[in-house]
Amino acid sequence: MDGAVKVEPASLVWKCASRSLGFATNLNHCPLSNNINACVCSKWEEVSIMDEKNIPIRTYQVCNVLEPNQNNWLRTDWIPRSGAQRVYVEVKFTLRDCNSLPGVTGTCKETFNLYYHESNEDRESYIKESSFIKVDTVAADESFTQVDVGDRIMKLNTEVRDVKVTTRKGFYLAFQDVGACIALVSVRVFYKTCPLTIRNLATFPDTVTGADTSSLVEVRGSCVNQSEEREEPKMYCGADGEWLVPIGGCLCSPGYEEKGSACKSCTAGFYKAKSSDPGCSKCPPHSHSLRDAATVCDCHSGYFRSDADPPSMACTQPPSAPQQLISVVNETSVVLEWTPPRRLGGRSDTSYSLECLICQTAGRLCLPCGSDVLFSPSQTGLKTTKVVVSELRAHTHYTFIVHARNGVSLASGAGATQSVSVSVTTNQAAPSPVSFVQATDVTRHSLSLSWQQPDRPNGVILEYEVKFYEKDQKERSYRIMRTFSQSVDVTGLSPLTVYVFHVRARTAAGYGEFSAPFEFSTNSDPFPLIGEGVNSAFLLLSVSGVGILLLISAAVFIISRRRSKYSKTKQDSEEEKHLNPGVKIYVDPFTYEDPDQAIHDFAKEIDVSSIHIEKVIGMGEFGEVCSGRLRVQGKREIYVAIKSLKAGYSDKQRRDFLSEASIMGQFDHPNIIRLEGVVTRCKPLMIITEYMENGSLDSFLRKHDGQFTVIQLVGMLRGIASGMKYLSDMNYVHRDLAARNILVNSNLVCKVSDFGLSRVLEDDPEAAYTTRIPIRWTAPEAITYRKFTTSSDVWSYGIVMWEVVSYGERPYWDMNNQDVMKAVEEGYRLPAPMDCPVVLHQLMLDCWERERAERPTFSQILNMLDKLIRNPGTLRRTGGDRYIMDIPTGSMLESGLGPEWLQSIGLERYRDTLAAAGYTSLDSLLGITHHQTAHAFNQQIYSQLQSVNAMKCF
Ligand code: ACK
Repeated sequence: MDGAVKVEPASLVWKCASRSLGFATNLNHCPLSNNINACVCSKWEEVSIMDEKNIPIRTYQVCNVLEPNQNNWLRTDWIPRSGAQRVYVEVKFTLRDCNSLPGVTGTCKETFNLYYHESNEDRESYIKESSFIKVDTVAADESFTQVDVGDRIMKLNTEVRDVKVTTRKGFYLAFQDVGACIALVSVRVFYKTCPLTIRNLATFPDTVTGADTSSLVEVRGSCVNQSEEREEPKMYCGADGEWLVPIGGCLCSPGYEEKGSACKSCTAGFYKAKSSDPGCSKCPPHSHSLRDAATVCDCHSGYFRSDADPPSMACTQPPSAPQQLISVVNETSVVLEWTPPRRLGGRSDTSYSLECLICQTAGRLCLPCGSDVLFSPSQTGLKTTKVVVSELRAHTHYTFIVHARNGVSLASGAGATQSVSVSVTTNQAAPSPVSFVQATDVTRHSLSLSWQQPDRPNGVILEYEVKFYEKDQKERSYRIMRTFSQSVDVTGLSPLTVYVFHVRARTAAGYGEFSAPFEFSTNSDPFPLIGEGVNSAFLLLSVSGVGILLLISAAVFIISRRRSKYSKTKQDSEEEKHLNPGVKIYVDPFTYEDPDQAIHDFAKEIDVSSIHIEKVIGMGEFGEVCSGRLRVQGKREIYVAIKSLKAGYSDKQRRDFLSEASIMGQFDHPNIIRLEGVVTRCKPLMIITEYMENGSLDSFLRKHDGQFTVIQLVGMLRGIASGMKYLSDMNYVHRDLAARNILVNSNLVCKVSDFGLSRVLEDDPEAAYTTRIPIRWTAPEAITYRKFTTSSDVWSYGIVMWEVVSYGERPYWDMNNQDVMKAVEEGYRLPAPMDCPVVLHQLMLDCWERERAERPTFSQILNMLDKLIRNPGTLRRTGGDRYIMDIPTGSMLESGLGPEWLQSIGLERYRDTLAAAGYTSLDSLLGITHHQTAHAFNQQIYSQLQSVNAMKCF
């Protein structure tokens, strides 16, 4: 029997049964062993014999082979079942071969029968034969003869039978002899169990097999120590005592791993986080475990793990600060770009967030920006290193702080994010659209229109423009009205007609977008309704119901959203172009061997058939300048200026003429004249640029002498400075910056033009082009030794400032070039023009510093002008407000043209002339000096006043 079989340990008591099993006689106890004590019942006898090893054994024997009809019973004592359901009976016996018995006839048998009887009674003395159930007839595999016995060859048979015993607490076994010659040597009764075992870390107890030979007993296992159930552990105990089909099982708990069939703790330096992990692992980098059974390793000091980090991940650190934050301001948007931190802390989840602060002065006294500022793609959780911040206020200081974070920034405590910051000042921007327009005093032919200032004026509003048309007419014909106030009386309307109105505002930066359409209807009354309070259109709308209002609001909202999206897209694309103004460098077309290649690289060839020339507008250096229209494929016609190269040109002239286009074609800035393209494939050669309705700045200003506010003038100067900053960022030196080379469009936007002279002048100091140098506009070092730099452009810009503020006055009036050079060399500088704000003149003087390194850069000039536009109050103080003036002696002179003062400046003899002309104070005298002196007084007065200015005009 194999090890899985358990032998019933209780002693068996044999009882001899009568044949009929009517009662038991001679009750003898038979031990549970191979030896059966002699116990004679009916014909059964208890006999001691010697086994093959000559050891005496007890047997029960019967051998009545000569008599017919034998029925000899031998019964055991009651055998307790002890939970078994199927018992096995192993019988060892010898059986005499009938043939070896002489004289035995048909009465001899070679089998016996095995019976059982279930019972709760452990001492039944009488059991009917019929109460026994037959288990089997047992035959011998081997029978023996007398000779065998004599030779002491025991042919021992071993037969095993099994029987289901499930109904009572125990049972009796019985052996029926029907005429054989048998010796029962041993009877062993046992049942089978599946022995205690551990499978898949679950313990399965010793389990008694089932009742049937095919039955499986389902057993639930229990997890071994330090383990937990993965899936309910189950196994089946088969009838033969074998475990079958293990299902489910257990896993070692965190901190423990499977060794043999047990769970052992992880040792120091190792950990196991989850029961499902295969085993203990070494602590990941920058972490340790000091004790056994660690479920996680602790981070070394200065290293951290985020809640989301798996225990298998190395401990990490927060990132260092982002690097190289650069900002590019485009009107009221800022593009911020940076490079990732130098140290990412061993992680790949670095993200950035932006803090936006609005500051009183650059970087000082800052408050968080409002929620109206837009961040694209977002303000926090940024994975990219670029953000476009828009909807900022114009002319405002902002500080942007870029924080770098990663998953352990919070865990590291103290909000310790590393950051980098930049302070910027936004530029001018057109005003936002007017959002609310209403009509009152509606009559048959008129109405009063009023509106609110745009939410974001972005500067001082100079004017409003009202566009209106009959609704039926759509925009086929419309009228425009302009006003300085926020209302206008619209007359000349048709009765009972619905009109559509759009309003837009204009600042120094130009016009904003038109408002959404507002519809109002005239009525049939010649007079406005008394006490109407609201306009008829409002009544109309009210009558039509709130629904219409809602519809209009929705339409306005959708339109404004669409528009803002469009303008944003446009803005974005412009930002793209201006992202790195410092990186894109101007390429001198004269470095090309083939000038046509330069043109090909930088200018678009335009088909002459798409140009429609309308009229001649002036004469350029190489020929006529015309205005006309250009039909660009896929776009509507645009107005253009067309410069042509007159016939009979030399190669050099052709090259010089086209060089302007090659230069212009490299620029893309709102304050630089835009090149549309060139015509080089047919004659005359043409350069096509955008059309600037108001022509050159100098003549435009002269035409509108005194008509602009200081803010408007500063707005123009700002545009020019912005264009010049762009050029200087591209390393381009203009060399001929002057108001005549600035063009003005219908929105008063000024653009730098004329890129011809820059190369016409040779760099050779000995070259004979001195006469072509625009002496009055040119810095001394450029005149004397051809040192043309951005700083010499700054000098020229100062002269342009003077031209602008004096409405196109000629610098140094009618002084000749020689005198101008001499005066400048001696330190004389142009005085402040009439009504010139002190700060502006100071800026001019700064541009005219003898030392070019002392002059401001265009970037500084731009900042300065932005500041002035933001604080228009600073522009109010003009030279005329000054009553006290510093002169080199350091004395302070009170105002009033007293004889002493005139004497001190050598003008006492003009006292009467001045008084007669109405100049009785220094104030009034200084006022005239700027504009009229040269005409009103002789050169001496001019020179004297000059000297006063040169002493420093603040
Ligand atoms: O003062 P203006 O009217 O403006 O006269 C000169 C003339 O051509 C010779 O240069 C005018 N001009 C040049 N370029 C343009 C342009 N792009 N748009 C309008 N006028 C222009 C300039």
